[in-house]
Amino acid sequence: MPGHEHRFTFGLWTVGNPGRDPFGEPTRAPLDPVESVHKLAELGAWGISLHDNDLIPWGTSPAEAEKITARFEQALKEDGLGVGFATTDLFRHPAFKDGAFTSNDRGVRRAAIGKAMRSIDLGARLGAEVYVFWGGREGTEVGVAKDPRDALERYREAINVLSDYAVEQGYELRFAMEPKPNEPRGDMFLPTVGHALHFITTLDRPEMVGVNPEVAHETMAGLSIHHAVGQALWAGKLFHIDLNAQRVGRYDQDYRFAAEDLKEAFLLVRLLERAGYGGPLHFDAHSYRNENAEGVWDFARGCMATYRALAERVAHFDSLPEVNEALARSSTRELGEATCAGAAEADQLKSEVDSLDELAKRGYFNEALDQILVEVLLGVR
Ligand code: GLT
Ligand code: MN
Ligand code: MN
Repeated sequence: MPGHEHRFTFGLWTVGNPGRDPFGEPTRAPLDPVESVHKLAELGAWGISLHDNDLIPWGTSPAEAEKITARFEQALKEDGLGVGFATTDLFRHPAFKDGAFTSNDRGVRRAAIGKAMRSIDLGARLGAEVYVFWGGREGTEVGVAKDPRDALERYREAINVLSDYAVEQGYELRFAMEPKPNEPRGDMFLPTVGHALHFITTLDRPEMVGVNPEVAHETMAGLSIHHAVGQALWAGKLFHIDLNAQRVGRYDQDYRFAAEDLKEAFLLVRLLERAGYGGPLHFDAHSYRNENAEGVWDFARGCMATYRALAERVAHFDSLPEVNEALARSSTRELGEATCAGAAEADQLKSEVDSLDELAKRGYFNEALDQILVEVLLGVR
């Protein structure tokens, strides 16, 4: 059994994904969350993540909900599994069709905040370390129907109320906003990591809130997940991460980690490893629709095996003397040095403009550097 040096987690909805898509019915039977826990423990995962309704289906009576929760808690305990993140399903119920925290209907917004409060109670009880907010329905197809300034203000209000609530209850939860550009809404609020990072600065308790970037979501927007995670780390806001794979310009594919764009995955793993990111490595992905129940576990094993293999390739890459040399020729480390001592250097800086023609002559040896990376990835170096 693989060790726990990486804290791998899977959402109950990921391994439990029944293979439904907008054109077809499920291809796999529903999975009992307790069975997912046992199987993930056996495969060497560190923990799970969940929505309130992954565990407790909508409409369950309070007495039944208590039974389900106690049974699930017992399974986690037996298997020694942790809870990476908990979250609220604010997208499935038809009442959320116009949004949850940003629905035009004040009644829906109030119910959404209440549902998140109940779900935060559940997350805290299960020992979740992070509470995620993915605004699945927060957006529009009809721009004229919602002033984005009002919507963002309501989004902000909801997160402020919920962070007060968590603190007042004495919960040790940190919040993480998960951006996505579109799907299921035509355009979603907080579409990218950059948007979310700014939004956090407007909150009442900004220190309590970070981001949960997802590979597929930044890629859908045609952006680099490596850069998005880099900015989140630079801002001290990488509270969680959703790993999967995606091709640019497609629907939200949520493929097995690194099933697409191995180079970007390598860069992402290298960044996480170098930064010493110690949070959950959460696979928010699912098995291909043409797999049966058995294939789901091939999928889960694959996610973890690929992360480990990439971490090994990263360590190998950074141990190579030729990489060290190529990085020096590319002046990669020079980017880590301050550029000047400040405006006091103005005269000197102005005089250095005259060196531009000379500076233009150098190369940055990026071809050679990148080729080494490709050869390391291919296993020929
Ligand atoms: C949903 C979405 C994910 C979010 C989850 C949290 S659920 O499957 O596609 O990216 O992380 O609500
Ligand atoms: Mn996600
Ligand atoms: Mn996704």
